Amino acid sequence: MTDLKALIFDVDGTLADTERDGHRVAFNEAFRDAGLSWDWDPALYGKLLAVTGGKERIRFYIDDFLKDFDWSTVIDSPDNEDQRFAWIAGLHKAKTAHYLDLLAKGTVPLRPGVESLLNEARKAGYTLAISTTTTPANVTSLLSATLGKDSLDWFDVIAAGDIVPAKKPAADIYNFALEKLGLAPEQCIAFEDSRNGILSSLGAKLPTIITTNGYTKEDDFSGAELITDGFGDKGQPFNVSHGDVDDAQYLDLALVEKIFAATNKA
Ligand code: XBP
Ligand code: MG
Repeated sequence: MTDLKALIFDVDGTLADTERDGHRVAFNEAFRDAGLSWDWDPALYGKLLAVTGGKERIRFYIDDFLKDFDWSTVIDSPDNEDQRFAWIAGLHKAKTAHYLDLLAKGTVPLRPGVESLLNEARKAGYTLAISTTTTPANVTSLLSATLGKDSLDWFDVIAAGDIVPAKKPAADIYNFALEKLGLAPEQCIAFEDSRNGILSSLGAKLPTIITTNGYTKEDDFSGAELITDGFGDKGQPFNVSHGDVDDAQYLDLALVEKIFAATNKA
């Protein structure tokens, strides 16, 4: 039986509901600044979440949703891939600036139960880490805005963004975090919210707990140890769609340890 050493968290959709009222709004603000008439409404954005990473998502939108987009309206050499990439990168940089503003204003809170689980895990001496496709500054700003600047030190590894060549659903970002932690997957447990997220964590052989949100509640989470509709908290019980929680009402450390122990027995 292996001991649990580390809890590894996804950010977007897991630690906080960042997508609809955070990232989506910031994308739209960047589009408006650039003089584009694009508007990603909440339903369209749900479809665009099929692709992780903001730059990749913009490219997916152009290629799959705007089939006759005229690149010559935004770059000099419309067929030049480097110019296309650079233009998207510029647009995405503006999006990140808007997103950081939204976070600084406190627009995006942590999901109920997240802070208490992090605190419990720290007190018990577990290692904490982050594994996400989002831009590193987005993670540090979310943590600072919600838990205070000191919280950045709570995490031994913050693995984020373009640090690996392939984003989720590839396993690269979890493998990167495990390597930095110096731990094997069977010593850790991952927390995810989406199909792309669990494909990534399972690809790295990590037992995975899923807390769904509005955008991901219908996703296929085959292979998850536990599926709930949130972490839950005292007075805000979660709903469980897969896994044995006895009479637990929310995801506290005791339940995480129990779920982990069950994976080791199997
Ligand atoms: C999160 C994402 C991110 C954000 C945007 O996926 O897909 O791309 O939507 O972040 P996951 P950037 O939760 O599976 O890690 O715009 O900074 O790329
Ligand atoms: Mg996520």
